[in-house]
Amino acid sequence: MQLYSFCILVLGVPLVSLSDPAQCSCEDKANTCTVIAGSNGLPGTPGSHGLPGRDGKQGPQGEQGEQGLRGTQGPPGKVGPPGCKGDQGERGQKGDCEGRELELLKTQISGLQAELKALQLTTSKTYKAILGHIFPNSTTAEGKIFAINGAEGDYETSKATCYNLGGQVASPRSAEENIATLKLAAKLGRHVYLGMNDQETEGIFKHLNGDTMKYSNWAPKEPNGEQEDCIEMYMDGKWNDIACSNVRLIMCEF
Ligand SMILES: [Ca+2]
Ligand SMILES: [Ca+2]
Repeated sequence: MQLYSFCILVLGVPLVSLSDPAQCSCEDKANTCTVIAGSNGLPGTPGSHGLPGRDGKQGPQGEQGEQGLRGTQGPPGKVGPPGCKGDQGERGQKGDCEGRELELLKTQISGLQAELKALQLTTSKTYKAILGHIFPNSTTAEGKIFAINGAEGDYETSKATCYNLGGQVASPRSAEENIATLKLAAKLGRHVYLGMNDQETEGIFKHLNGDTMKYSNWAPKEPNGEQEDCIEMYMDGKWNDIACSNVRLIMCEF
């Protein structure tokens, strides 16, 4: 009925003509008006389209569609905070590692000892060769080398001479060493100084390294000198204490 009134206002046609409902057809669905005839009997001009109608009621919800394909994996997320420190595990059993290291050390030490021994042998041979050049007259006894070169001096000179060569004044500690000393001195037929003395305590003879003298081969009634603190060897191998200022053949031991 409202749409019918709207037709009257828009077209401006006589009320009589419009009063005939047969000549104006209005359809709710199309929302349009169609003029059939004018006042002069001729067909009128077509009317313009009316405004669009209101939206209809919302239809029922459709069925759920099929699940789509799985998308690609996204980038990794940020690093999370560190976790809590775990409990200490039980102590494991002792392995063979320590044993192997010990064996390795033993092998290395054994190798070093062999090298040292070879080096000492080489050094000893070299040293003896040099010594033989310095002291043409030498002999060995119980691992020692006794040597003379004919030089003489007082006790202090004898000590310094032998010390500078890496040895010391001959100091027999056994009968064998005493015999070796005697034989060497006999080549030059001169008395030699021995290394022992009682300079520190009268009557108590000691070796140069401080050892108390245990072996001795004193001549009868010797030692007999409070002012005689050094020792010479006679040509029979016996010993006599003498003043250290005396000059005697220098014999060194190495
Ligand atoms: Ca003395
Ligand atoms: Ca004496």
